[in-house]
Amino acid sequence: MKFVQILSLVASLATAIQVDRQGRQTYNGYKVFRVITQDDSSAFESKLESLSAIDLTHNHGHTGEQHFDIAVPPESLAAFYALNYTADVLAEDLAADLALEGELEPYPGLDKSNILTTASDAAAAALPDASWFNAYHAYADHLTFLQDLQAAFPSNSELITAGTSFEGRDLQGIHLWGSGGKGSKPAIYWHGNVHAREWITSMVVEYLTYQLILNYSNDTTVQATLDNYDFYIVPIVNPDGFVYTQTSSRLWRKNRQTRSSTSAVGTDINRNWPYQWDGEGSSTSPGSETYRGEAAGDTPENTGLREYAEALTSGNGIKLYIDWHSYGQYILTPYGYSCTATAPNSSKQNSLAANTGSAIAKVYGTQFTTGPICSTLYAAAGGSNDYFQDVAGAELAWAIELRDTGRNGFVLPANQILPSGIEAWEGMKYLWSNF
Ligand code: 0X9
Ligand code: ZN
Repeated sequence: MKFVQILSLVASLATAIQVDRQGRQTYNGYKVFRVITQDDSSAFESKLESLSAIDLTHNHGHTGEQHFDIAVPPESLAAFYALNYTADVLAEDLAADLALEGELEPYPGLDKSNILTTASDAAAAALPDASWFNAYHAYADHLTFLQDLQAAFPSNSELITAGTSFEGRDLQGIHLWGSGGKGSKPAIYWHGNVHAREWITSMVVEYLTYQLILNYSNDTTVQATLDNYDFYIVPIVNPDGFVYTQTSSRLWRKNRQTRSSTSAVGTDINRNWPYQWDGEGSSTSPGSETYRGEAAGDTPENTGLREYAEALTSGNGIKLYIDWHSYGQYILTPYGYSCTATAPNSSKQNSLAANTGSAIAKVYGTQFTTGPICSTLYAAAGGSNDYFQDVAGAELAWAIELRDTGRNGFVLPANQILPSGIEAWEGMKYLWSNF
């Protein structure tokens, strides 16, 4: 009996996840591959579980070779090689790439020399120091940053809460408005970091918010946009998952919801929207990265975000919704649930997306692929875009996948935060001048 116990202890140690002194998974010995699956992606998908590989992203679109990006733990490398797939190595050593991402830096505080001079803002505090965008940060610091951003623009903004997470955190955001006053115009609504590991998204969403505030009084496009639209911006809509990526597993994607029916944790909030919910590209299996939940809209995060959207729809309507993701460099338009359904204004959305991509490319040459989600990337039912397009009535309902195309993937070095923000800002200004 004792012998059996010891044997099973040894077996569980062999596959145990390695953690550092802070209890964070090290990913020592993991390699990241881009597996070329030709037209056989779903057959490959079924093999992921036996490899205990992490499903990072894939492309099943019709525009090029189908591929799957996976992170393979050291103990599964031999089994992976034995499958004999053609694969490129994206990262020889995932742990080394994680080290290059940089440490979480503390909140730098305010830039005392940077107080907005708009007449109505006599009470304005200084803006946060722009060195914020030189590093990634802990969740608590993101909340401080947002509070300070609001205090710098007190007459034209307020903090908002778009619901509560499974673990009880507020879905904290900021509402900005212009000369028409609070809540007087159609909405531009942004979600960042719905997928916990996509850290670049909250940084870029914060960069865009910062630029909106900084340039309101000195850039005519920015002023006209903020005077004509109310912005509702939630940089981190999946706070529990985000915190988990910082304390435990950097590559976690879903929320942290537990369910009595399974020991698996987490539902993909972007497969849980209650519209075309039980379709292709979402999983019924609780362990999957794209687990859709037991019922449409049964994540607390989705409930809050949905109710917030409903209020905007019944207010002045939604002009533009963007769900910010990474990685892959795509500007995606509806729909995710079907490759044949087209939105009534799809040609407008697709040409705006293409031209926004060109505006982004003008800055540093970063190429974004544009087009409908399903035909460009893959089928993904229960995603936010389809809900915003058909249920919330948004005129434009996009998902933007930020840098890069796979070399660093979710673990984008901190020195790419600023360029990612700068090019996205040019894209947004193009869009606002032309939509
Ligand atoms: O699969 C997703 O949710 C997104 N890609 S990611 O690699 N960041 O996970 C694409 C979202 C597309 N939008 C919808 N399906 N609505
Ligand atoms: Zn994502």
